[in-house]
Amino acid sequence: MSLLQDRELTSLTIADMMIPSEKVAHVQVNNPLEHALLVLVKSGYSAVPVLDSTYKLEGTVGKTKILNEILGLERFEIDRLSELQVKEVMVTDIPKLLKEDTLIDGLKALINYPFVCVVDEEGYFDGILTRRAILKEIRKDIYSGKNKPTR
Ligand code: 4BW
Repeated sequence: MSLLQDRELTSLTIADMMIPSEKVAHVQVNNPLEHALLVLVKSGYSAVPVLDSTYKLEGTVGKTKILNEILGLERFEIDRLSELQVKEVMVTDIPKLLKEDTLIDGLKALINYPFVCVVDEEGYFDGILTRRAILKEIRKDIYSGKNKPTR
């Protein structure tokens, strides 16, 4: 049984719930779009974090944005996948969380995003908090006895 189960929901921090960086699929700013699309298709994720060569978080990139970028007037211009780099397409205006932030901070951030990146004070990438992870903690709390539903 998870130790987290015994803790008050509101005492949980982002560090308790996040997926650590080593388990997160990511791409680098200088990668060609072709590589990013390959990572997205192979991993099955809609979007992933973008890092620089020192592991600092730069943004996120997703399948829809890439496909829109290479869509010409009548067809996909596939050559553009090798001409463009991730940094030309990524979204940089994204919310970020710190490991010390609370579950409530995470909940607010995840209302508008399927995942939010976690960084340290210097902007180095620590991992991601997903909707799935936070919903699992809320479900555990509901079924822990205090507020157990009758069915
Ligand atoms: O490969 C998958 N394995 C599992 N177990 N579930 C998956 C996988 N791909 C998708 N899912 C499910 C998850 O419930 O579909 C949801 C939406 O996926 P998305 O957004 O649109 O690709 C997943 O919801 P989630 O776990 O709350 O994750 C939210 C978003 O976080 C995903 C993806 O953009 C990102 N993400 C999650 N795990 C990741 C990741 N990005 C990189 N690496 C990871 N390990």
